[in-house]
Amino acid sequence: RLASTKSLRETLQEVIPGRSRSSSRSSQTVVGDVKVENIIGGMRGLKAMLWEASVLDPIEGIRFHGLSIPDCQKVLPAAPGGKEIIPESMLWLLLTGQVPSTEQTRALSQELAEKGELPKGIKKAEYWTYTLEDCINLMARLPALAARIYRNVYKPGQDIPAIRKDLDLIGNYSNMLGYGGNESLTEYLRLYIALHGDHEGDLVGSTLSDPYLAYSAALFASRRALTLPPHSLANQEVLRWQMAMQKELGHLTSTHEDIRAYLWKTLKSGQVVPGYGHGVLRNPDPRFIALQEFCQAKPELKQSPIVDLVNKTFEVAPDVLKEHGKTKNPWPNVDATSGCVLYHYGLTEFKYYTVIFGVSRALGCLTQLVWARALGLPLERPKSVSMDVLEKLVKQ
Ligand code: NMX
Ligand code: MLT
Repeated sequence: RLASTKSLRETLQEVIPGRSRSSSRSSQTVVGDVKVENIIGGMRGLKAMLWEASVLDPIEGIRFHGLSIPDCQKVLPAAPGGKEIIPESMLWLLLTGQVPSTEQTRALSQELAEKGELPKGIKKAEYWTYTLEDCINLMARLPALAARIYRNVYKPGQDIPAIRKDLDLIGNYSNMLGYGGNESLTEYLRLYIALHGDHEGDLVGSTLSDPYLAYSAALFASRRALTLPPHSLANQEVLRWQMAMQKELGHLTSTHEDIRAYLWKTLKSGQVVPGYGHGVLRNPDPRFIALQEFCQAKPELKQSPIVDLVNKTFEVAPDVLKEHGKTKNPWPNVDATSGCVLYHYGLTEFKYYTVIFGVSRALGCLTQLVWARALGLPLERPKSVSMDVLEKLVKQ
């Protein structure tokens, strides 16, 4: 027998196709009956499981791919200078159904030895390098993941284009969403995602959780972060509200007066004006201004009824909100326009907007994680106080 020099992987690559073909043959053939004794007897003797590597005969004992133990002792290579079967040659037989050559067995021993050391603890000062690697991997995979969500939910059954190495992150994202031909939308997505990239908040990450867990926690566990109108759902809410206004007023005839009346109607019904106000800002949100500038530079957006209504609302709403007198900030935030532009470009699935937002927020929350590791920041653990304690503190 000629000693084979193929690696374990190469050998398996050859073996697997033949095995999978044979498993699908004669699928309707009956191989036994189910008796009551099988059911109450722990399924003993019932032929109901596929097991490739060995068969246990009640008389002969175990056979590994047809080889009995004495057979194995004859043919499976031993350690250098040794006589006994070694686990490497047995592993090869179990995996491939073939007897390895001595060279193959030695190569497998070497591979196992090379990979055998337990990972050593990482020095705290080096945490950030591994975190960075995970963060970059996560960022790189997000567009494909987010595009798959979009395609599965809204355009099922269509092939998603493969990642193109010559495209930027969002160029690829847009392409995989199915909007690669729409360069204006792709440009808008680039700007939108870059502008929304950062936001404070690092609770889970501070537990030394890995970036995958911290990012998922940010998306799934933080209600405030991604699913409520006061926060990222707001751009959907703005769009819904502007469309209701458009329907009621009729976009071709809506005047500043009409819009002013609609704003008061919203406020008097006890609702907030979506897209206006901010927890921190006291001026127009510069992200809103940047998106406005993008819209002004694009002739097609200047003619868009929904974008036009956003612009007109901006011309009226701050004065109405000042007069209303409640909000500390009567100016628009980024959500006042962001969803409307997506809608104009044909990305009309409102519910998906929050996914785009999630892709964007990865930029900031993953950056913070790298910095938190680089600076060795501690676990975030605020001290809580009860109402009693608070009252005592106030009285002091
Ligand atoms: N329309 C009407 N009333 C408002 C508005 C608004 N756009 N914004 C704030 N107020 C009211 C607010 O409800 C509060 O009333 P009350 O005292 O009766 O509870 C009062 O003004 C004071 O609120 P502020 O301190 O100005 O705002 P706060 O920090 O509490 O909330 C927002 C900030 C963003 C949650 C709030 O302005 C809001 O609900 N805006 C509309 C929704 C929105 O656009 N969200 C997007 C947020 C994302 N982002 O900013 O990027
Ligand atoms: C934002 O992006 O501005 C937030 O959604 C609001 C905040 O900073 O609290």
